[in-house]
Amino acid sequence: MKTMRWSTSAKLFARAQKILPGGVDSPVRAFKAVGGDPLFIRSAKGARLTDVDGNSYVDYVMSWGPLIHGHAPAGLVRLIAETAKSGTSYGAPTESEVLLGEKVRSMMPSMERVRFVSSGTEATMSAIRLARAATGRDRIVKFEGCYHGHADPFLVKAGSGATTLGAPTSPGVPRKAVQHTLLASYNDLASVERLCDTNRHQIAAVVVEPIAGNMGVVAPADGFLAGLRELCDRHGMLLVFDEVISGFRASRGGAQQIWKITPDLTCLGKIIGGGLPVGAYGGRADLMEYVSPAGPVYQAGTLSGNPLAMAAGLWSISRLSKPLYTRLARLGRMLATGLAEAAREAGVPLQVNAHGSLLTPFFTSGPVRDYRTALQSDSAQYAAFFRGMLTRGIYPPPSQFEAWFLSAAHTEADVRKTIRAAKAAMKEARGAE
Ligand code: HOZ
Repeated sequence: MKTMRWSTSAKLFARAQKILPGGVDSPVRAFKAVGGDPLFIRSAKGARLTDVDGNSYVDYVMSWGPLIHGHAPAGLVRLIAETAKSGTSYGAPTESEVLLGEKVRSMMPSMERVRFVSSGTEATMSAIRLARAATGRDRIVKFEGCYHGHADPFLVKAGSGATTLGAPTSPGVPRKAVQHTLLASYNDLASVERLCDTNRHQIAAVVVEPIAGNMGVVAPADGFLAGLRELCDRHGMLLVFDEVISGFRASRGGAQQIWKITPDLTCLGKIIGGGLPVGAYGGRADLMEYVSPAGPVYQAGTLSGNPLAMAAGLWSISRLSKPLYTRLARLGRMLATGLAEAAREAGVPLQVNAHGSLLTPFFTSGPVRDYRTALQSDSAQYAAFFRGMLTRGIYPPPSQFEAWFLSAAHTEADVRKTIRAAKAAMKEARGAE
């Protein structure tokens, strides 16, 4: 094992902390949950990251999901450079928005109309504004441990970075901003039914990650999504799928295609921008007609439908194919099995939740099916494991509660190397108890 030096990253982090809060622009990146200084990245290609000290890693963060084709695919890089020659932003309509919108609808038919925005956070906050306007109701149901970006109404028992850093409900969110947010338990239809009974005719929407990816990966239990659809129909609520992670990653048509559920509205991000900043919300045409300027629900953005992001998104989703998903699922199974075996050999309790190219190894002995069971995980042991992986040239997410992402650029050799590293890192993690 090569000894890694991280002195340049450490120096940059010291400087960064004097200008950026916590030294970063998004909290989980600071490595607070796993210890040590964050790595500053110099470049990336395929499945590999290279840090500013020249160390190279097999990357399982992959920009938190968008890079299903790997880092910097040559065709995409050429396209972005070519597109930029014609200008990088106009604040006026372009053909590329129409093309990407039509492509999204052809792959995800519930998206009868689409509005492009610049992030998943914008998509979800706009979708609930629309749901409230369309139903004339204020309350929304969200699930504990699901993360829908950082807009105020969603920052209650939020997953992802909020959970990672131990503040799932953020200060600075006025009580009034979350007074209409009702919390249910993921994979527990009865908890939603109870809310429906006690809030009759007051709930605008049920918002859910159809495959939870922000408390770690948790797939929906049999009947859970269909049950939500049925409850929404029965109670006049809209069903909003947050497919920012699962969209175009779980399958070409997202989780909604796999489970054959038609949500009223869907939020997208990540893959539809091919690694450039993008988000989108869309769904039933009659609902989307409420959105300004077709209707009265206001929402706008200077960089919305940005031509570089549209071109990258179109490139990215046009290259999704059945063989790609089959290959990713095979690599996902190989990695999940290898991590489980490494844990067994080391005598470390581990549950690996995997779905296609997404997975999370939870350091716990019981099955993880919701936020409560995810929180049973031993985060300290994950942190020790993470550090052991890093020193062996593997870059997993710096949090127990995030998803690992595979890409077309990962190879079986990468996965084998990862499993070898995991075998050693698990033993160290056990020793760190
Ligand atoms: N917690 C975010 C992903 N679910 C991290 C985003 C980032 O740091 O880029």
